[in-house]
Amino acid sequence: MIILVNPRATKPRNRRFPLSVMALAAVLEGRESYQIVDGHVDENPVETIHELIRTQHVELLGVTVMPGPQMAAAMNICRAIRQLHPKLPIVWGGYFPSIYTDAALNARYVDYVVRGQGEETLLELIDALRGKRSFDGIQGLSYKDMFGLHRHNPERLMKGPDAFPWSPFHRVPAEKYLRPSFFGKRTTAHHASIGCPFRCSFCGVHAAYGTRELLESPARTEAILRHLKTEYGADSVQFYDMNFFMGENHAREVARRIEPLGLRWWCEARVDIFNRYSNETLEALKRAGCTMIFFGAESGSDWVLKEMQKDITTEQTVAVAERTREFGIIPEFSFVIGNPRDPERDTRETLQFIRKLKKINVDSEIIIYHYTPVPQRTGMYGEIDGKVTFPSSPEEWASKQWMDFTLRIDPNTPWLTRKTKNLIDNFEVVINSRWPTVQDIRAPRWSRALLKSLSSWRYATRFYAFPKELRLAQQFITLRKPKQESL
Ligand code: B12
Repeated sequence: MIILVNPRATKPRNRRFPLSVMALAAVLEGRESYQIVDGHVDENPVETIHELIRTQHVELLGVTVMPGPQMAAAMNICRAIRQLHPKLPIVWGGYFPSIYTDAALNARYVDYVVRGQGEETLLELIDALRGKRSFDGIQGLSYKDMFGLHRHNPERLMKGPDAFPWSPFHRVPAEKYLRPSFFGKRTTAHHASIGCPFRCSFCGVHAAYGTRELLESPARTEAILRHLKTEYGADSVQFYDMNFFMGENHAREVARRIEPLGLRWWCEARVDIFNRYSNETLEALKRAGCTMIFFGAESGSDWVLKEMQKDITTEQTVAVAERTREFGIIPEFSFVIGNPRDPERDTRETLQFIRKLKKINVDSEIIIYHYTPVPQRTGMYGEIDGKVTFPSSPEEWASKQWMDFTLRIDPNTPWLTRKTKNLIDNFEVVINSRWPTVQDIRAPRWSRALLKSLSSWRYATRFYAFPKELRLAQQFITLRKPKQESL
C-alpha cells in the first residue's frame, strides 16, 4: 500500500479538495492499493498513518508539501512516523521540496524528493523501490545516495492535464470538501492547467515547473465540473490556475461549455490578457458564472513592474478596473509591495495607485503582500535578491522568522525599513476596514458598518499611523478569509 498525505495547510473550514494528492491518486487508482490521509479532515493523521502501517503492508509514505504551515505540519508528521517506523521510505513532493530541494533532503525523515509534476515520477519511484529499475534514471527525482550525498536527476518534461486520468473523487470524503463561500453554498476547487509561462520574480511556479503552461481541454473541464455538480451538488468553483485565461478562443470555449452548469466561479488572470479580450468574450464569461477574478496587479509603479519581469503596465490595470465594473465582475487586485530597488518610492506610488483604483471601481478587492524573493532559475533581481540566504532545513524554515517570510507577513529583508513596512501594514488595516472584503461571509452586516465608520476619517485624511482601534475591531468583529496567493 502507498499512503498519500496532505498535511494541514489551512483552517478546516477553509479546506478544499486536496488536489495535489488526488492527482497522484488518479494514476494509482486501479493499479496500486493506496490511501489518502488529509490533515484537514483527520484530527490525528499520525495515528491514522501509524495504524495503517501496523495493519497493512505499506511500501511508501508520499507527502505533499507547500511552503508555510503545511511544511511545518509535514515535518511533524514525518518526524513522528520515522521514529515509529524507521524503515518506511518517505518521499516529499509539491512546491516546497521542488523549490528548496536540498533543504528538504537535509531532513533525516525525507529520503526522496519529487520535483515538479509528480504522477509519472511517483510510479517510477515505486518501481525502483521494488527493485524493478534504478533510481538514477528517474527524471524529476532527487534522493540521497548510499553516502548520504544529494543526487538530482534531470528535469522531467511536464505533460498536460489530459494526459492523466481524472481525480478519484470517490476516494475522499467529497462531502467534507464542498464548503460555503461568497460564491455559493457548496464551493469546490479545480485546476485546469499546469505551469505558467511567465517569470514574475516573486512567484514560485516557474521555480518549480519552468516556464511552460499546458491547459486542460475545455471538454474535460466541463465534464469534471458536471460530475462535481451532479454527484456532489457543487454550485460554485474556485479555479486555482495561475492563468485561467490564456487564448481568447479557449476562454470562450470554456465559457460556452460551463455556462449551462450554472456555477458561480472565481479564477486568476493577468490584466494584459483580460484586456485583450473583446466585449463579447467578457459578456460570455459573465454569463458563464464568472463572479470574481484575482489579478496580480503587483505594483502602482511601471518601473517596478519592469523589474519584477511582470510584463504588464499600470495602465492595463486601470483598464481592468473599468472593464470589470462595466461587466459586473468583481476584480481582486493583489499587490506585492517593498521592491528591493527603492522600496520607499515603490510603496508611496503603489498606495496612491490603490486609492486611484478604488475610485474607479469601488468594488475592487485589495490584497497586499510584502515582496519576498524566491530562488530563481534565471537571475531576476540578481544581486539584490542574492542578499537573502535561504534556510537549509525544514526546521529552520519552520522558525518564526522564516514562517513570517513565507507568509509574507514580515519578510525581514535587508532593504525594507521598519518605517516602510509599518506604513504598508497600517494602510492595509485602514483600507480593509474602509471596505471590508465581501468574501468574509461570516461577518455580520453591522460589523462591516462599524468598521467602515471607524475608518472613514483615516482614509479621507490619509492618516494611517497606529490604527490600533481598527486592529482591535477587526480582531473582534470580522473573520477575514486567508489571503489568496499572488500570481
Ligand atoms: C490551492 C493553493 C493553496 C491553498 C491550499 C488549499 C488546500 N487544499 O490545502 C491555500 C489557500 C491554503 C494556500 C495557502 C498558501 N499558499 Co498556496 N497555492 C495554492 C495553489 C493556487 C494551487 C495548488 C494546487 O492545488 N495545485 C494543483 C496540484 C495538482 O498541483 P501541485 O500541487 O503542483 O501537485 C503536483 C506536483 O507538485 C507534484 N506533487 C505535489 N505533492 C506531491 C507529493 C508527492 C509525494 C509527489 C510524489 C508529488 C507531489 O505532483 C502533483 C501532480 O502533478 C498554488 C498555485 C498553483 N496554481 O499551483 C499556490 C501556491 C502553491 N501557494 C503558495 C503560497 C506562497 C502559499 C502561502 C504561503 C501564501 C500566503 N502568503 O499565505 C499559503 C500558505 C500555505 C500553508 N498554509 O501552508 C505558492 C508556493 C510557492 C512559493 N512562492 O513559495 C504557490 C505556488 C502560489 C505562487 N504563485 O507562488 N495555497
